[in-house]
Amino acid sequence: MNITMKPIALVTGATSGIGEACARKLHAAGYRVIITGRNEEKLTLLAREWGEDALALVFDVRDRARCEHLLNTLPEEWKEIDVLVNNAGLALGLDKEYEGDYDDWDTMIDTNIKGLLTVTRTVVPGMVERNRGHVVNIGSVAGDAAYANGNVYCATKAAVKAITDGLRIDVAHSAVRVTLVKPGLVETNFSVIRFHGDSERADNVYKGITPLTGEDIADTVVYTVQAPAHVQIAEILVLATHQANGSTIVRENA
Ligand code: NDP
Ligand code: 8X3
Repeated sequence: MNITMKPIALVTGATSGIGEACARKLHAAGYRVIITGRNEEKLTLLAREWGEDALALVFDVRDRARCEHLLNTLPEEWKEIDVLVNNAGLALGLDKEYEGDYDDWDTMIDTNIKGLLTVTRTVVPGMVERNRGHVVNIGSVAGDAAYANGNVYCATKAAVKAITDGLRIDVAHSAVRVTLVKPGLVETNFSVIRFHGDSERADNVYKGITPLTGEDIADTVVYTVQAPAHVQIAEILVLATHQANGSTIVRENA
């Protein structure tokens, strides 16, 4: 296939977990991939693996100026992004709201909400102009209802739901499609980050249940983007078996 004929997918937070799996599966599905994140070493390794099918962009989604600059000055052959997967995000802490850490709150809000908005604001105008494109936002079951000590993280994912619904309305005059994928319990680096590097505490999150994998979520993402052009999958909730919602998880031997 001529490289210029392959569609392009941009995945934020492609250095780990769900984002890396999405980049891998989209590449396997025939996409050229723009992979982004802060971990330059990991991005370089992935880009080397995929050769001319990959473009690595190192940026923090909270750095609006750098994000806009890099995405507005893409090489000509990478400009026409077909699929945007807004995945970069994190949880920090699991504390009562009245005891939460201000810095953790700022980081989650700036990354999960404002970072996602910046990338969307930069990439979607081109999609609307071309009358072609698909935005997949990674929300969470945490956005459906708050769970104990989840407060601000849950709020950021509820915001992602509203932002996704708003975008779907605002592009409805065009052929651009907008999807929200809401994963449940997925074993990635997520909990290690949430607990500030405490891997023992992170492991406990996945005890007594078979969690989802990044690949499970990537399969869902690929399914949504491969749906026929007249089909817009608006929202999908993907839970682990034995998980009923954000706070009901039935564990073996519990
Ligand atoms: P990981 O920690 O494995 O991956 C997070 C990714 O986000 C990394 O690639 C990281 O890249 C990127 N990222 C974090 N902060 C920034 C930033 N400021 N700028 C750019 N990239 C950033 O976790 P997951 O794969 O699990 O998480 C991916 C998404 O899935 C998140 O939005 C999360 O909220 C959501 N989610 C996760 C669930 C789970 O149970 N794991 C369930 C539901 C939703 P780098 O460090 O290179 O910047
Ligand atoms: C991540 C899943 O349930 O830990 O969004 O919030 S959960």
